[in-house]
Amino acid sequence: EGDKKESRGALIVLEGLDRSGKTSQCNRLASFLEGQGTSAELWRFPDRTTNVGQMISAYLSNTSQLDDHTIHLLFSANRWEKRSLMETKLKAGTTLVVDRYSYSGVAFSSAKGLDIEWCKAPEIGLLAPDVVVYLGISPEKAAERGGYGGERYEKLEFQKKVADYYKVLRDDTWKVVDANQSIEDVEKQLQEIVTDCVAECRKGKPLSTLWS
Ligand code: NYM
Repeated sequence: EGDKKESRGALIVLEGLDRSGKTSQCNRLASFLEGQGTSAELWRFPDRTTNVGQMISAYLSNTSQLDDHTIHLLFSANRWEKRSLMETKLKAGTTLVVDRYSYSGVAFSSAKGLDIEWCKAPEIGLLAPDVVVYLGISPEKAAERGGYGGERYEKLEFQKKVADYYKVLRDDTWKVVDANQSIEDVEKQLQEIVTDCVAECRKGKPLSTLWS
């Protein structure tokens, strides 16, 4: 009987403050996995390619103004519109390396003063990551790296608040990697974490949903 289930891919999320090095590490990680013969795709939120994503992008670049609750729900909707594709890919055996997810959603909106439980509610039912790697860097160090663009939220005082909310959100699925290290050292640690995680998912670790 063809009852043997295909092994699934892993849902890997990278989180961290702006300028923590997430995007370069996501790129490196996806290439590493491909090099190992693991089917992998690089994803990011916000996904600015959709209609909702374009509204988010206009908001972030200050081209449009939106109420704090409204933009929060748009960020969430942007994840919901990708949920079924995400599940299909994972079940087909593709590992997803995702640059930001629900934790960004809750940390950034809570930092504005919205109630954290209210912020978490629309994320309930999205796929839970198999691992969240938090690239830890102090807000001051991140700011020194420069390259804060002109986007909303890219200000030291605000990033400090975001860092506090990330701490509140930290759970068992999180691994914290010190992002003050060299790019290569961070990369190596990420590779170890992710290799274990991909193996567990292959062995049949079930997919779950937020917040678990
Ligand atoms: N951001 C990102 C949120 O406020 N809520 C979310 O749900 C997500 C995914 O958008 N400063 C914020 C964090 C970033 C900004 O992200 C754009 P990026 O990674 O710079 O494109």
